Amino acid sequence: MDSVLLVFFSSFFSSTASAIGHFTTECYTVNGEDYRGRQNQTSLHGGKPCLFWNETFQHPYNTLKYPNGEGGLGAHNFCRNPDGDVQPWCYIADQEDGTYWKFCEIPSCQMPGILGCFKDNGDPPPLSKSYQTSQKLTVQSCISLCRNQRYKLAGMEAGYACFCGNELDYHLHGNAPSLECSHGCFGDQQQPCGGDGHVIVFDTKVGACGGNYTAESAVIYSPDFPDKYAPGRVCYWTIQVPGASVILFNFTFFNIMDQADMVELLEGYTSQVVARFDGRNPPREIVNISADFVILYFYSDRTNEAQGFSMIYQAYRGSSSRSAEHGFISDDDDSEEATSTVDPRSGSVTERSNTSKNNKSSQILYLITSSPKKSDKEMPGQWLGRGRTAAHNTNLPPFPR
Ligand SMILES: [Ca+2]
Repeated sequence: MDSVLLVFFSSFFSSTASAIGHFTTECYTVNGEDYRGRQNQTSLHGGKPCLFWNETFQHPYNTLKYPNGEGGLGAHNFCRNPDGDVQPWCYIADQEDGTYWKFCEIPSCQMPGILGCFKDNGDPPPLSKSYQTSQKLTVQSCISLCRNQRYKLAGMEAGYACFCGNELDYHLHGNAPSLECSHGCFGDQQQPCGGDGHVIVFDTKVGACGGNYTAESAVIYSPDFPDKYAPGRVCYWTIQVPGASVILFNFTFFNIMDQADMVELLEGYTSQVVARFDGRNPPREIVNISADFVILYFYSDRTNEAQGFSMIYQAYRGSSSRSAEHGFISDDDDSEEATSTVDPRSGSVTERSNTSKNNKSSQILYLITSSPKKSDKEMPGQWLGRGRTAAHNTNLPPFPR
């Protein structure tokens, strides 16, 4: 996804933040590589000011080396993650102890699905039902382990330990700043797997292959996220919100490798394909479907995997005119401006007519009717939690960039 699209989507969601209300996150990837927010210091409380990326020529990451906005770099000093580290960072001028960069503690940058970073005092552990260690631990390998045992929560600690459980006692285990949970996973150093005495907790719905959603708003991740999706995946999710008149779909992150892999949105009752996306045809606008039942479908062939997608949906009740007051639905006259990035409120939403109805669609219909219920219950609210991170400043040892 190019940066223009990211800016467009982030501006859309920031401008409509009041309408969405509870959705304030600015990061949909686990390491904040998609962060395009405007925090320009390492912490909002006592942090160090960031250097401008067009003035950091003594360091590897600057606008001379990345002149086209790669990684979100530009003539600004906002925190970014251009190298796929575990979270956004920036260069700083004050080089005490030889430190010339720092991670940014960004309260609004927490991937939906991360429930927080918590202290682990050991007795009892925050998640006590199941425990394993692995030298190849990744976020999704732990989540999958817990999901396969039907636990709702998965926690990673110290890069190699995985805990499963259903309830986290927030009173016993205080929230910790996300920086305390930013140790790289042993199996993928670019994913955060907790820290020493700190466990990072995920909803096990993240990266599941399918599920049933009934909440008014949620984020759905591609199978195996944040790892690459596996080959040969066939997944479908049902989004059924009783009383909804329209559901909006915004792909906040999209990385599909080839044209064989694809994502489709189908009208739930008729299985009519409303939108179809692949590597050459990524989503460029928010998809608006007038229904209370929609199916999200994902397919990957046997070669060329990629990281997949994150998709936020928002359902609205009542007439569309009322919804339009919230800036989500444009009049038909505005639909011609659908590709405009000038004003997200005008014409950012286009209702698509059904496109190709192919063989895979009829296959979907069969899948749906043959397995009516598959996933467990919703955990409303947990997806939508604000970043619980507090402002904090740590002295993590720097490594060469
Ligand atoms: Ca593929």
